[in-house]
Amino acid sequence: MSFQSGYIAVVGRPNVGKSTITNELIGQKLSITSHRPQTTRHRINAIDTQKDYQMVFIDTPGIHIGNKKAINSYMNKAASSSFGDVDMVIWLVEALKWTKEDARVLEHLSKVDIPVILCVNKVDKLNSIDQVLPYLETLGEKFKANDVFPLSAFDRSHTKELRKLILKYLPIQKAIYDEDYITDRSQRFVVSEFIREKLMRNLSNELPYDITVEIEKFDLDGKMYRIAARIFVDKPSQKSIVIGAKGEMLKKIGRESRISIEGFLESKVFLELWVKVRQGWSDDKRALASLGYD
Ligand SMILES: Nc1nc2c(ncn2[C@@H]2O[C@H](COP(=O)(O)OP(=O)(O)OP(=O)(O)O)[C@@H](O)[C@H]2O)c(=O)[nH]1
Ligand SMILES: [Mg+2]
Repeated sequence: MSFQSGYIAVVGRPNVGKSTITNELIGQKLSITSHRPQTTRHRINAIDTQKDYQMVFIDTPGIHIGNKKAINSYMNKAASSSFGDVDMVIWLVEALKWTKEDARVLEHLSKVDIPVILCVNKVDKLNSIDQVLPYLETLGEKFKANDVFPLSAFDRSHTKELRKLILKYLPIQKAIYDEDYITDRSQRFVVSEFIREKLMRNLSNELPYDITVEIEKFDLDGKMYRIAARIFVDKPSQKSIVIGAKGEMLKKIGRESRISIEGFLESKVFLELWVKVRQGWSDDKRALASLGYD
């Protein structure tokens, strides 16, 4: 059997489970996830290298409509540009749900001529798997996917089956990345994302959408990483919410971030967080570029 490798774009509207399934497929937490739509903002390659194959999953921001800030156009571009240069696509929808944003993803997919596996995610939320059958039928009328696979991202037997399906389409060629790579992104990037994940998960309302994170210090000191990060908010009032009464919120975010960063770096971490106001950053192209959105 010859070695197979290739790029697999993971696409879909926000909140369908793209980052969750990407992590499950590579067997490691790399991409950030939360219950909120528009969690992922940047493309990230997640690489799984095995004896016979290398799968390079490209987790993308959810394609969305409605919000019109510069950051939204950055996110949509980051997602739609991934359709062009890949060997195949995993398109995620959520069982029994179909929105205008799913239709937008469909428009993009209609323009490309590569294999598409349509995954109908979150079937664990259904009372019975039979409930999904009429939904699959209407999906089939909308789009002719190479395969349609109802699944739950959390079910290991499902992700195992999905890997087998991917191998049906993955080109025969040598590995794209050295076998010890798990991502194309830097450790600093992943660490800043892990902090943003805790902000997304802990803060309510619209606040997380006005936040970004920048790493200021990333030093290895003996066996310990000393990391300092700045959390940018949009308005002064948001700064006190992120810090919380007696600093409790920032402490909680710091604690949770440190634990997940330690898991990723497999080392002890000393983490310092600072909150700073940078008004209008999410709708300012120059500010976005300087904050890594380019
Ligand atoms: N019940 C259930 N929940 C799931 C499943 N897959 C993902 N989720 C949940 O759905 C929510 C969104 O998951 P994400 O992986 O962040 O979704 P995403 O598509 O990457 O979202 P964006 O980055 O915002 O585009 C999280 O709360 C996940 O835990 C699943 O199979 N079943
Ligand atoms: Mg995501």
